Amino acid sequence: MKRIVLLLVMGAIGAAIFLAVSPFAGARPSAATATTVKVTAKEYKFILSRKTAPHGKVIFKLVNKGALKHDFKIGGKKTPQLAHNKTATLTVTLKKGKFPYICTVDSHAKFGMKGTFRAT
Ligand SMILES: [Cu+2]
Repeated sequence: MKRIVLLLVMGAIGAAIFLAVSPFAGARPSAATATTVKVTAKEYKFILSRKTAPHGKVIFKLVNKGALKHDFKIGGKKTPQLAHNKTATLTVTLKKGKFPYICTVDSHAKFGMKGTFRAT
């Protein structure tokens, strides 16, 4: 009986040590963590603070530094058209994969306001 208790105690100590040193301790899976991406729009391109993110929730913060109105569309969602110096936030949930983004105003995408974002 004493031997069983001893084994249980040692097992509990082992589990505690494992949890303390485990790289998983306290870390949330990437899918549950939102990534923020700053997006600057101008004639005729987008500048992204990052072009990849862990899959899951991605928050795109758009600012229009151009003179014309621009928007930002990705993953089936888009921002309103923004005037100069206006901002908008677009939250999308992305699975692993590549996601094209564009400005939907006139022919802006053709002129260069497009790209591909990758969720890993
Ligand atoms: Cu545009």
